[in-house]
Amino acid sequence: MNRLTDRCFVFDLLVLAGLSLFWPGTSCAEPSQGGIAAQAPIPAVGRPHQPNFLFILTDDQGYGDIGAHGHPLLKTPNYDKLHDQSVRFDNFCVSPSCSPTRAALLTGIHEFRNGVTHTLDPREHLWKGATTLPQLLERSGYATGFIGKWHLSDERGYGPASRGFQWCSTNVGGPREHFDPVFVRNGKRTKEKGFREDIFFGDAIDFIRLDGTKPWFCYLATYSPHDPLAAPEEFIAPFRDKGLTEDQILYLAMVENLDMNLGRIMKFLDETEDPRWSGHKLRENTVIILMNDNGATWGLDVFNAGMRGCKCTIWHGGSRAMSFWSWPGKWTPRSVDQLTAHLDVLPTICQLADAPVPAELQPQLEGYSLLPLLDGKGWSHDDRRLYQHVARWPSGMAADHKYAMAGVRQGDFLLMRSRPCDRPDCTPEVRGDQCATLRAVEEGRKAAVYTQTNAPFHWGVTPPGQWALYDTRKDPACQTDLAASDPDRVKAMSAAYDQWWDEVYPVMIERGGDAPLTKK
Ligand SMILES: [Ca+2]
Ligand SMILES: [Zn+2]
Repeated sequence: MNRLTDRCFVFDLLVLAGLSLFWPGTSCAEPSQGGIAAQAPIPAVGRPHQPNFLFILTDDQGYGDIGAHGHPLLKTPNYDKLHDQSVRFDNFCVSPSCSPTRAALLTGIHEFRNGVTHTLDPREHLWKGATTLPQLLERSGYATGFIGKWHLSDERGYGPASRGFQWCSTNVGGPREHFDPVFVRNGKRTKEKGFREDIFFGDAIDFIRLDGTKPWFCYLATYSPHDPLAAPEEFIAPFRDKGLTEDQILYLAMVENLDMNLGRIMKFLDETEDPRWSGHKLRENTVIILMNDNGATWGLDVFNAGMRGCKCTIWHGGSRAMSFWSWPGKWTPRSVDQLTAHLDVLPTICQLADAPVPAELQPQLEGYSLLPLLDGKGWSHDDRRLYQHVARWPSGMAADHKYAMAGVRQGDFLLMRSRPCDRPDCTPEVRGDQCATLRAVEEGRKAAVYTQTNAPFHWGVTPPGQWALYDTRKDPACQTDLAASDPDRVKAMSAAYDQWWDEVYPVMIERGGDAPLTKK
């Protein structure tokens, strides 16, 4: 990285222009007070060197669930527009479920090293020792805002206000409160009118408007289109009479509502003057990043972009996500094929923001800055390996699930096992739902979560005691197991997995990844 050089160069420019590098700061001591005081804008000299970031993470939307990815029913002109304006990481992996993805995104460290192996309390608690992306940005002068779904525990000391976000907004009822929700903004409760996601996007705009002096990082994590499924009627009507199930209708309606809201916030950025850059619009110095947080869910049987697998599976479609990065005038829109991941988000944003990563943190980061790829250059990480695991085992049974629903990615290859564990007491009663589903599918069941008839495909089981190997680019449906024909690759990747497990296991245990689940 040449961050130091860039920083010195910018500093020189500012000194020459008679300006201070140091903006008036905001205390992070009591972030729940939401105290981002408005300041008089600093006169702009050229493009401010720290861009703004609008980071949008949708919940439970599949990679295929936009028009630009070939969906046969969805009309998503705003997703498609952003797709066309973006560098698109098209071989981008997240975790197969929600909280683990969020833990890795916010820390640049694998979810297992954050102790986040489930979506349930307390295995969704982000490790207290973690340094988060908003903390690093805040130290470098950013206003940090969190809007929407957190899912890394709301317990005292774990919520967004304790993890580096100065301005926070969410709704009390979580995913179950779609209309007229009760919101909490910076500790204050209000009863709102309307659809929850519409209010979230409005809050994001309010946060962006709040302070004209600082660069900002707006983390907007929607609840849509996660279940329970509901949407305003105007979004539902177009999907009636198309032979869809009620779940599918509502799910697709939620995605189209998100599309409307995406258009709303893009229009706001396109049309609003940048208070830090006279004569320019906010959009010109704002990086928009859009991602989904795990594989497909309620739209699975409608369209999955040709992939095998859904949320909570280790198949290709379980963790491949869209990852759009747009900065007008800076990056040339195109598709990038290198294997990239949630782990790369923190190092990339920190580099773009000129936010130093402390020396003691650097060796812990597992991802790489995507900047060379955004800039259209190659990088030196084409041989990287990513380790994946569905996790979600019953607490106390981590060791028995080493080879259950686990995988390694390298380039286009996915080495994986989709197997139930060998413990007869791993049952739904103790939250062993994943293994129970695979056992049922192995015995011939056709229906499973998210699919009416296609469980043998999306929840398929690999042969006992063996790894399966797929080339996900040539074979996104994972139909041709290459393990027998490419034993050297299997040997190398499986040995890497064993080594990774041995290293990560004690850390994961120590940080709460196998802790007993609470009853709530
Ligand atoms: Ca999710
Ligand atoms: Zn099991």
